[in-house]
Amino acid sequence: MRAYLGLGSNVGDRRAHLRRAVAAVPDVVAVSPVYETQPVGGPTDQGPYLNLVVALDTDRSPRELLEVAHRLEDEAGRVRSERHGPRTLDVDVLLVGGLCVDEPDLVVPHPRMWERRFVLVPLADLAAGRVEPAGPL
Ligand code: GSY
Repeated sequence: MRAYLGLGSNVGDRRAHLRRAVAAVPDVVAVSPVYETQPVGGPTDQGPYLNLVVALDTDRSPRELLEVAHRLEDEAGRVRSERHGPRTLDVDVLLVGGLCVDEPDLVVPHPRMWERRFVLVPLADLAAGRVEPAGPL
């Protein structure tokens, strides 16, 4: 099953956080270019992000991928304080095959991915023509 995770960092050595995280994601088959992007939401004085998307060929469930995402964030020393605040590492589960999940702590496809250029641009690098937007249309 093809799955996609979105990664972002805007604190500390952003490139090193992303490099370590990508190396630790299981079943990676492709990595997008890295994009420097302006923060969307949150405090206005936070620095720019580096963002990328990874593609996985995996049998892991969406929940198992969420656990992977949380483990990577913890390993990067992320402190969960302010909503949309600056962070060493953010890992979002974007798409997992054609699966749909709607649970309090996990929604797949990621509900805000369609409005986030910092997700759509690197995702298009990897998945142009494969992704069927299930957005508001
Ligand atoms: O949801 C991911 C964390 N995040 C980001 C991000 O990764 N990139 C940009 N540009 N803005 C963001 N705002 C949040 S929250």
